[in-house]
Amino acid sequence: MKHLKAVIFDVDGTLAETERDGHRLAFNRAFAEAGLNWHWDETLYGQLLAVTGGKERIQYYLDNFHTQCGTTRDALLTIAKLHADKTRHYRTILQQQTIGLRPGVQRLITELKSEGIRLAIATTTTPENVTALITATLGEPALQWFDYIAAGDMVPAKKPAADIFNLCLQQLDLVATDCLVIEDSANGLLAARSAGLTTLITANGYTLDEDFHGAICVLDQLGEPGLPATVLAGLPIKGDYVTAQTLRELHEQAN
Ligand code: XBP
Ligand code: MG
Repeated sequence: MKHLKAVIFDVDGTLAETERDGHRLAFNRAFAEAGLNWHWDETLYGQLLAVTGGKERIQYYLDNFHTQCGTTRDALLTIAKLHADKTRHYRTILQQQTIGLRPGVQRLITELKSEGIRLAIATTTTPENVTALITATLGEPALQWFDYIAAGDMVPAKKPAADIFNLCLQQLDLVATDCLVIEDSANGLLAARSAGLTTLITANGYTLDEDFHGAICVLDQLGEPGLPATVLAGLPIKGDYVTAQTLRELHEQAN
């Protein structure tokens, strides 16, 4: 029987609801600052989330929606500049501490750490955004709790490609069957499954209707005492919320 050695967390949508009131606002602030009359409303942003990575998302928008924007200034701007500005705005939003961790995240991370289960991160977002989110929510020392943070352009292909998870496994010196992933999106699930990883989903408003076929368990959240998680698909969990023991049991059943 394989023991659970590490839990690999996705960031956006999993650790925190960062997309609607974080990344989206930061993109819009960067567009406005650049004099562009582009605005990504909540619905449009939901569609654009199908494209992972902020630079890739802007490129996709230019390729597919540009004719509706009514701007002629795009030629003067590079995507890299827009994205760097967006990252600056995003970090400012996080520093204002308006975005907290999702229910159960801090409790579960603390519990895993105290039980000697290693922690790692595999995310599409930019490394400095991960640092900013962890610092704003758990405090700067918590950065040391994660044995490895795989992020953004460290790999050539972003999720749904397996690259970011393969990099993470390589750096942890573990194999896929040693680990369990917590994700929120179909793209994240595809990436993790392509790397051979057992995956638990905590869905959110943007991802609730996505195809989570292949996940060991799909929940609406990790849950907390007094705030029960609901199982949406896959294997049931014992109790009202996800604990280290829940993850051990799911991992054992998958491996
Ligand atoms: C989610 C994403 C990211 C962010 C934007 O990443 O797709 O692209 O929306 O981040 P994950 P950047 O769920 O894997 O954490 O603008 O920094 O790319
Ligand atoms: Mg995500």
